[in-house]
Amino acid sequence: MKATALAHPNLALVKYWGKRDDALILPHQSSLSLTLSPLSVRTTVAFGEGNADAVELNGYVAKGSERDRVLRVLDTVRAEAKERSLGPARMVSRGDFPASAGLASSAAGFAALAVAARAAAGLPADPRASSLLARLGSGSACRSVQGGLCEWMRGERPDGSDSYAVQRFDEKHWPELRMVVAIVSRDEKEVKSRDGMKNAVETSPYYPAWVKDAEAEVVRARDYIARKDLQALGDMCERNAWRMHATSLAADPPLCYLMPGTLALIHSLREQRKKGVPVWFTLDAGPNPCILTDAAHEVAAEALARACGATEVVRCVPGGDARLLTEH
Ligand code: 2P0
Repeated sequence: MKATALAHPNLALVKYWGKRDDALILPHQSSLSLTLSPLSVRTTVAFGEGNADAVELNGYVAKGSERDRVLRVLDTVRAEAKERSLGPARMVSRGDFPASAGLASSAAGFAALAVAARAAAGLPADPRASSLLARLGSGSACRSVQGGLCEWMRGERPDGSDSYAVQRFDEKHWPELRMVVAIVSRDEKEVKSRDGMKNAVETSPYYPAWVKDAEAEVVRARDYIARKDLQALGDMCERNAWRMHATSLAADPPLCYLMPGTLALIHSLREQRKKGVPVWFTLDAGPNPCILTDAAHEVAAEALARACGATEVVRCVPGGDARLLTEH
């Protein structure tokens, strides 16, 4: 009735930006991401403890929508294990990386929650079921159930049963791949991803073009990764990030996540590429660029980030699957 799971965050090379169904968290387009080690979140779920559900995130009692999102996942598991009454749940989740790392811990947290909750409920290990479950907490979490490079297929069915992530390449396929996270600003972002993408869907004239383009890029990305073509993948990674941000820059009200430090580093990477250094950026819904490179250039990438004012840098390698740590 109790289980602990560990999951890594992921960073999209082809981004998810916009839902076709807000309640079920169904995306307009497919996306593709790299699972990032060594960063991780550990989540423990115990059913049948206490008198009411208890949710603790990073040492705090979760409230409001944060708590609701966790309970939605737990309720789904309780419904699936319907032949037995599981009772109230106690969930404790803790990330080993600070919020200042600039990477959302929610993807890793919900992936670990899905794997732990299914195990605690006595349900069999099933990456597809865990990915579907994690998606209900946060869309990008469905891509953190497995390691390496995972693709969240948008799916076609209105009930969302075919909208989950599959592993296209495991973490051993391209072990030299690196993602260097550069923290250039720690300011709290003004608009959360969930609201930013909704605004883009509803008001950006570029939105239909974004959807069509991103879907096609996923297919190309698979090919570049299969061939380990860093130049092609890097170029695609940058244009996909630019196109996601362009979609939101054209929304009403316009949304700009870029800060001066973001642009300084982006331009610096471009200059370096002219000298033959393989470094490309990607950028989520915030100001902190992540640098795609290889093992031979990760130290140079970190130095570039620091020269452009990054106060903290985290060098990541391809991470593995979310996994159970203990069976109780
Ligand atoms: C991604 N992002 O593909 C994109 C790129 C941010 C920019 O997924 O509303 O926390 O919980 O499904 O997954 C961040 O949004 O949003 C995100 P919800 P989520 O990684």
